Amino acid sequence: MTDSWQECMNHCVEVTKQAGKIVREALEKDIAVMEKSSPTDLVTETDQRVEKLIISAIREKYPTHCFIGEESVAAGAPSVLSDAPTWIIDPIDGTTNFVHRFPFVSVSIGFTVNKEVEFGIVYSCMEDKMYTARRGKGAFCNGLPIKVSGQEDITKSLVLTEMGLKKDPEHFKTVMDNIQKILNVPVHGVRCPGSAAVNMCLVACGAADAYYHQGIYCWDMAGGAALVTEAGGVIVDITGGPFDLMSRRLIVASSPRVAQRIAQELAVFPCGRDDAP
Ligand code: LIP
Repeated sequence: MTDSWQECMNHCVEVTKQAGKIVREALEKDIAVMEKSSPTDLVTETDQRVEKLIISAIREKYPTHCFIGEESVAAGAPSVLSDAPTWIIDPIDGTTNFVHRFPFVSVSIGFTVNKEVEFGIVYSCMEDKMYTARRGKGAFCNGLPIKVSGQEDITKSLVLTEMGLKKDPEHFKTVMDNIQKILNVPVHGVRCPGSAAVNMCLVACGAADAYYHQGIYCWDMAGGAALVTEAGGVIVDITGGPFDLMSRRLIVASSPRVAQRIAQELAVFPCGRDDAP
């Protein structure tokens, strides 16, 4: 039987390569930066151009499929996940890194059917690493299999998160307190690389043991989610319960034990849902 989602994945890899080439070329030129919701929420002409290219190249081949894209949502498109085949796109994950040429900048695409992630592609543009994962078929970086560290001991773990600049001082304090709590466990260290999708790939290939975040979006998580689970890791809600792609929060880890130990430390704050009306 032909695996029609595998055909979609093959097409996605080709489209991601084209998108990545545009991002890499843009890094060589002047970058005009615009602000979205706040002075720290940045967008560039490249984010918008790359998202348009990805959507048109996919829509041409799969006209009935649905899309959720970061820049389309910013322009007013709905962000609702249905059972239909859906492409969830972040044209540049790590826009602030892109603006500063800090080397973790990715194109991230996740594909869902019946709200389950069927495959994820993350291309780390400056590192030239193409991460791919198909449900049930493993995770790869540039064609070579990758797996999580398997670390079970939080005190031997390297943990990733992001700080962001929260407008609400209460949220900001909680983010900072959470980092302090994790450092005090203790862990080997905490890092903030600046691209959620790359963070998940770093856990997937064993370079870090966990990543947690509250306040990101489904397009930051969808591609990387497939990578982590197919590499043998776990993905759970920030409370330690089941992961929900539209919940804007997650913990990914090398083992259930590390994920649950992190959940035990973290204070939760309301960050809304992607599909909130
Ligand atoms: C960004 C993430 C980053 C996070 C930001 C933002 P963008 O995505 O990948 O890790 O800290 O809040 O969501 O906006 O560059 O696609």
